[in-house]
Amino acid sequence: MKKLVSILIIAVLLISALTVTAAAAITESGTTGDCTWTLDNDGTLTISGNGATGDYNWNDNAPWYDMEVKKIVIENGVTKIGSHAFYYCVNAKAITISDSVSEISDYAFAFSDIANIELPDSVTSIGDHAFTYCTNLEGINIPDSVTSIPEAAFSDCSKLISVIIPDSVTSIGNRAFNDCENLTEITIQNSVANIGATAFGYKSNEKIDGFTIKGFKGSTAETYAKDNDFNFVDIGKVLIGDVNGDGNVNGADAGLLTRYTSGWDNYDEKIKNMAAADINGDGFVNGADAGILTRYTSGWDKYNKYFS
Ligand SMILES: [Ca+2]
Ligand SMILES: [Ca+2]
Repeated sequence: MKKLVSILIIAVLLISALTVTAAAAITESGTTGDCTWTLDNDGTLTISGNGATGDYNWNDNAPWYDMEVKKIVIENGVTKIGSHAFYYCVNAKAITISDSVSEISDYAFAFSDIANIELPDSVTSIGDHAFTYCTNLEGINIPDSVTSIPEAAFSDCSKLISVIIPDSVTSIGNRAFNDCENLTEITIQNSVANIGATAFGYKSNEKIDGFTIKGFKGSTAETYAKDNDFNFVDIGKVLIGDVNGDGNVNGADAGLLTRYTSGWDNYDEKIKNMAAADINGDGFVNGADAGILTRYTSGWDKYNKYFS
């Protein structure tokens, strides 16, 4: 019995020792602006406190600049992410930002490797170049508390494939999404009154092939599309037959609709505008619509009446 108790005690001691080893230990710490920071041996950088983190620059880097930061946690109470705070954070893959943060300063995340960033609704201000060269960034939301997307804010985010600009945004700065080579279309609301030079649609000053701007007739977005000779899709009205949403009705749409109505769901291109697919206006999208669209795009005049 005594032996069994001893074994149990040893087992318990071993387990607690292992638990202690497994828990992350703080390896570095310090202050940054109004806040404090810690880095643990799992690579988690935690910023706590009330107010702004420090502002840094190329010559005066953040204290964690050279450290193995794998994950960033901005705790509740932090209101501002200072300039260059996570500049060149190339090992950090994940970040959580608490909804006390209202300001993201210039170059805050420039050249970092974070793949996805969820900005809280509390963010009202994004700085110049804040996310420039985030070459792993696949997704980011722009909260509808943001009114301006400044110069080069998302330039050279080469993996970014889509972005939704909320209707709170009134201004998009020069080069805001320049060199985002995988961003092939963008939807711009009527709220946007200013669009800067090469704000989107360009890669190394060359136009991105087939770049499409969706917006409203008479808007700044339409002017930008015309000035730069990009496709423009008027989202204010439905262009019957343009099921792929590229602004034209042609054989590509007919093929897409035929595949869809035949039930072939194993193809890459999906219908983008279902309202454009009910060609005969009977409230159903089916083979009859695909048939009309196919014949119309083959040049059969008798079907023109559906497309006027
Ligand atoms: Ca089309
Ligand atoms: Ca129909």
